[in-house]
Amino acid sequence: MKLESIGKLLETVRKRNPLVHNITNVVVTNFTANGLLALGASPVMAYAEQEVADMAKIAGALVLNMGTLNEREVEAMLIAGSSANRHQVPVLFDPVGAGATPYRTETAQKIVRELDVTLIRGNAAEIANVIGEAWEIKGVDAGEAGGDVATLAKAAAQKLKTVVAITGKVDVIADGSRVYAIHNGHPILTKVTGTGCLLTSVMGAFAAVEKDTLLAGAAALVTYGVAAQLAAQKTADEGPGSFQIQFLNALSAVTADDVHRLGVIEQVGL
Ligand code: ATP
Ligand code: TZP
Ligand code: MG
Ligand code: MG
Repeated sequence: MKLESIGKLLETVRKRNPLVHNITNVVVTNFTANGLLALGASPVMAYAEQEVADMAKIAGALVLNMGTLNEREVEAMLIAGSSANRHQVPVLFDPVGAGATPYRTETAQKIVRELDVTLIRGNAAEIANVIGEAWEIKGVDAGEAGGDVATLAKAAAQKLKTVVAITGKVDVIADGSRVYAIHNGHPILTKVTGTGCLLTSVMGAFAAVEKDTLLAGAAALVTYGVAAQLAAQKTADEGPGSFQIQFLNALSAVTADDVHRLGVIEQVGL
């Protein structure tokens, strides 16, 4: 996978300004909308059972995030997801906190069972729990337990027949056969809530303009990590508040040239 293709895809996102329909959590809604706008996509949040099928149908991508799930929202996700599936709109899923409570784990497993999900992104513990493997998790943050994340991503991709991204210090993304590792980002991302959730929505913006989901997902991971590095260069010393604002600026300013200069992606042989 070439950094040139990734840079081109970033330019395509900006040119096409895809509509991304998010059913997301109450913590990150505003940050997600602003992050998508900064990147060059067009966000919409719509949750009512009466409208989600219609909204998903006209979107470039649908992003389902179960961060603050409840019964009505889960029902809305299933309605929106099945409409997206019927209309060939990619569905991205962020199983926030899967493994933290039985309700979260069961809901995540129900979503991947009932919908044709195009890409799933989470931390290692969340992805492990979606496929029924116990992996320590504390609230919505990853636990400390070890494990080979590249192997986990590939196993989950094979089991769920979809593309799976596991993020952390190193990000990995896999389909049934290929696995890539991305060495971008900055630790200060872990000090701003919603940086994982926004990333899944950014992956939605890339998936809206690129049918090769592995390429779209990898492009989003590299672009996002590079933007974080640019923002951290300017503000990391000041702390997470300044970084959060500068990160939005960086999502808007990051160029194909930055991606080419700073992006680090390698294929993992498994
Ligand atoms: P968690 O709940 O485990 O924090 P999350 O859903 O917030 O998960 P992250 O894994 O934190 O998602 O990923 C969000 C972004 O932060 C990704 O771009 C990832 O590469 C980056 N990231 C996370 N941890 C680090 C780190 N230690 N160093 C560099 N980048 C990181
Ligand atoms: N609680 C429920 S959802 C949420 C919190 C703190 C946000 C999680 O966001 P992220 O992107 O996984 O850090
Ligand atoms: Mg995080
Ligand atoms: Mg998360």
